[in-house]
Amino acid sequence: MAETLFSKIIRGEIPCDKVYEDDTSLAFRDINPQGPTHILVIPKAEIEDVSQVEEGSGLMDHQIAVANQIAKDEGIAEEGYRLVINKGANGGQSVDHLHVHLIGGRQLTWPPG
Ligand code: DGP
Repeated sequence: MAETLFSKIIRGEIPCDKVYEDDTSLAFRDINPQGPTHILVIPKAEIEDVSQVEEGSGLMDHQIAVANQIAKDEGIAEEGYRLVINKGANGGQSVDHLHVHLIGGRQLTWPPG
């Protein structure tokens, strides 16, 4: 896959408001927040989108576990939050590096636009 700006964020070449990091994942605040809390959880590995995730790899388990822990740390877990993964053009994906949106801190509506 072609490198995206998220690779530069992972390498620290583009600054971000980091909230979590481990060997395989990074989480940082979205530049265009859709709620009081809007954080992106990304794998450090260059994976283009959710369709590229290998079953049994444990990658999504970890991404979701990280998002759940951040929701607790941000104090939004009790009231609820939303995890979103956009895939491709119709899915609204604008950065071709797999990422989970963690959005919360307000009442979210459904269905999405
Ligand atoms: P998506 O549309 O699902 O591909 O989400 C990409 C998100 O990435 C979008 O909500 C805005 C965010 N974003 C794009 N560029 C940057 C950046 O340079 N820094 C940060 N923190 N977020 C970015």
